[in-house]
Amino acid sequence: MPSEGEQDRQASESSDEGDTFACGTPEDSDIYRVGLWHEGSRVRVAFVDAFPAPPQLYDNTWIISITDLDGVPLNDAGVEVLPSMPIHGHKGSVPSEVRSMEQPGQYQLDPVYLAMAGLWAVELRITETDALAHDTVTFTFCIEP
Ligand SMILES: [Cu+2]
Repeated sequence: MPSEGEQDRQASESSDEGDTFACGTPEDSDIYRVGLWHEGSRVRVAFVDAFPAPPQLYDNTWIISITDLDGVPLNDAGVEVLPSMPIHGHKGSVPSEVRSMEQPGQYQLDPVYLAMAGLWAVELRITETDALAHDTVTFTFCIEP
């Protein structure tokens, strides 16, 4: 008897067959929720909010918080937004504007433009204030048609 996770994977694989978009297995993507986070070697990035939520096709606005690994908010960090579709092998084409919010360590990314249905990996390249330290964090979402 397969575990619940295996059943999910089988269901998703069989439902992919007739679809024109592909997201790989569920393990390949994040499930959006407020507080969803990833960390690199120096920083942790967490979702404060997303419009719409979960992320959808075309225009998205994301509010993220950036802290160091001790939870100290990073103000005045540089944030580059680099979306790509790993299965299709192409990048996004619409640049994001990044704006510091009033709250410490919070940034608004607008738009995060996801132009097609399928698996999107949104890489955030964070440059700390001293401009010497870089880190990269990636959120991956399955975008439905
Ligand atoms: Cu694509």
